[in-house]
Amino acid sequence: MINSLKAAVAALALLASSTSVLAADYEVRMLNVGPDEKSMVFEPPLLHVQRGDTVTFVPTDRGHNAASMEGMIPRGAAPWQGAISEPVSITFEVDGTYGYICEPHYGLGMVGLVLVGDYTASFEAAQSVRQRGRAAQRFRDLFAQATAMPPGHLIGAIPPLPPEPVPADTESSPAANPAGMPAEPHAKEPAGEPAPAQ
Ligand SMILES: [Cu+2]
Repeated sequence: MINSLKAAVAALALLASSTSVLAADYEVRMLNVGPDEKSMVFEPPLLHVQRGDTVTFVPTDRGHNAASMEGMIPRGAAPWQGAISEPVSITFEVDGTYGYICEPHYGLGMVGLVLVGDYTASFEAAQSVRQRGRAAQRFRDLFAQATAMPPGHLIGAIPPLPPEPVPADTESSPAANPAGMPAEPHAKEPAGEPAPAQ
């Protein structure tokens, strides 16, 4: 299990290091109702891609657009503004954190994040942009999700956080050493007496 996980991570790392050859394409759907029953969503709302990858925002439902949010893209990156009910493809050439919105539904919280490559340099700047309406809570959730990104995660959609915080060690409870017995000292090899020089 651990070994196959390691192999998968190694394969992903290899993939990531060769993106100049193999740029990937991603789709983010614009939906009136998301898989989790939330209304007005980008799906997936949180993506981690490599520099050179392309994300296409697809108008699965009509009446939406995708536009970068002012102050939420890294320095040197080009802002974008898709037309309503039209697909728009963005190739991300600058590492960083990109916040984007659906302009008609920003106040209803229709927002998303794309993290590109080593996105950390502009993460806090994007996170500190003041938000209004339901966009504030949705962005808070997305930044929290990004911060808690599972170890080994390199590219693709970032899974949502579990709905309820789960106590860290429900499984590794007492049992092993209930009575606080002193741990058995390491059995020591009988150290051979230093042989007296002959
Ligand atoms: Cu919308």
